[in-house]
Amino acid sequence: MAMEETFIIIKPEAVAKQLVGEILARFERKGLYIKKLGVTQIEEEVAREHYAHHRDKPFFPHLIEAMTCGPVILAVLEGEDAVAQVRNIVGATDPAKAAPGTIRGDFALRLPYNMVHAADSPDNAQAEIRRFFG
Ligand code: FUP
Repeated sequence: MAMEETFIIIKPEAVAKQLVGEILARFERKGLYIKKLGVTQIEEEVAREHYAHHRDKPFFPHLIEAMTCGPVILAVLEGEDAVAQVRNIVGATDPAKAAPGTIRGDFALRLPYNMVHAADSPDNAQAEIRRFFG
């Protein structure tokens, strides 16, 4: 398996709960490398573009508010099979269903507050890295 990059966002609720170090540590302990790291507050327009595939869902306004209400951490992580490895560590989308031991299973209770975004394919990871890091 070749080295691969993925992209994550540590969401505002995780920054507010001071879980940034804990979350980054889980990826590092697994063996992934932090290649880029940044703090920003996401503009509404960028959040709408990032979640465009959910544009028509009833939860969309709540999701956009949750992503833009405070600072976030942006990171590029690198390692073997990084996209799949990171999504395993992050856990299922709905924190109520995410397994204990995953980030969402351990630290989140209900949608849309699931602590971390992680790209779901290498192509989407590269598109998101361009969107957020330029
Ligand atoms: P994921 O790839 O696990 O982030 O899952 P999705 O792309 O399906 O969902 C993106 C975000 O939409 C989630 F992080 C939270 C939000 N969401 C809801 O609020 N309600 C839902 O029913 C599904 C997703």
